[in-house]
Amino acid sequence: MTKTNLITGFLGSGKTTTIRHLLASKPQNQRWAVLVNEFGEIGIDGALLANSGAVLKEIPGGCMCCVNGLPMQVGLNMLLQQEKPDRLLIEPTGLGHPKQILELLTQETYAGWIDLLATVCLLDARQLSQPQYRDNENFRDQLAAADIILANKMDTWQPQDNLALEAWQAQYGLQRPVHHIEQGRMDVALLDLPRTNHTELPDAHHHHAQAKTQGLAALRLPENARWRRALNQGQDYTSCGWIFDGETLFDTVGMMEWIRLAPVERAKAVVRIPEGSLLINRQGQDLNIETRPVAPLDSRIELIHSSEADWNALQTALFKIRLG
Ligand SMILES: Nc1nc2c(ncn2[C@@H]2O[C@H](COP(=O)(O)OP(=O)(O)O)[C@@H](O)[C@H]2O)c(=O)[nH]1
Ligand SMILES: [Mg+2]
Repeated sequence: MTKTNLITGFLGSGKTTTIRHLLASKPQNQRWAVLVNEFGEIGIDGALLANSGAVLKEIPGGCMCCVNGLPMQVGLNMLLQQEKPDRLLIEPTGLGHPKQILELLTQETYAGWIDLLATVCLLDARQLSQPQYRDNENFRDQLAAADIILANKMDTWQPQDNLALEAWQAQYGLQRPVHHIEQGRMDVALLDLPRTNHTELPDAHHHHAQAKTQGLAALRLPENARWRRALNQGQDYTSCGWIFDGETLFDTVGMMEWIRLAPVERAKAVVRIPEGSLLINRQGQDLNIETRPVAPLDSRIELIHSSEADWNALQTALFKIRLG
């Protein structure tokens, strides 16, 4: 059986960062798999997690319990049966439905394959004082479904964030351990803790999107197309993503500025630059930039915002930072 953990948390709370940390500290002799499910159509976390020593599957385009239905289930079963991983880490989208995902993983199809252990929820304590997050149904359900809460991004907390976390714990979090961490540096041993929290969650307002046929694969560029754009909408959020072919090059500084200044809450990119790859990950003002000497197969950019943004104006500016 594959030991399996859900790694939940709201948009940009640090799920992928945590998974990267876990993969870096996994026992060498073990085989791990990661299933990453993104709100955006484009699929970028896969690129952020590439070459980190695990089998990787991506489900882009919305919450995994809504988007994919049967193809997702067949794909997950194949992953378990063919790869026989010792451990599977599942990152649902920050706008995912933990109740339905847990129901999906505990159904008969996976009995004998999945040993579902502790659900870990990442929390950015700064968001407890912001009603747009604190009152968001997905944000609340994820915390309610957690067995372990990781209050991440400690380095960014102000004294009031600590107080908000303490107040929240006193009101809701008492039965669950809350660990304070930075950069997703959780103790790997926590993954072996059992699932103990069986809180009855309300049925979330989730609207099953139309079934997609792509199964467990990130979106690709149609043959001979140089670029395409894909929009997604749901749970009051909107995303816009672009894929450019492997030939397209971007100006490094121009791309960093475009991402930094884009008037959206969440931005991610893995793009080709003259020096190789540029990886940018931004949540609010939290910005992480990396370069790698190897060029990516294509360039991918994804923006997420809680209301409509002027995607066309952003696209015009994006096209101007293409080189040649
Ligand atoms: N300042 C700070 N930023 C962090 C920390 N952990 C993650 N981040 C940043 O927060 C952003 C979102 O992280 P990510 O792991 O992609 O979030 P996800 O959407 O939950 O997968 C990235 O820019 C990360 O570099 C932390 O402990 N402190
Ligand atoms: Mg992520």
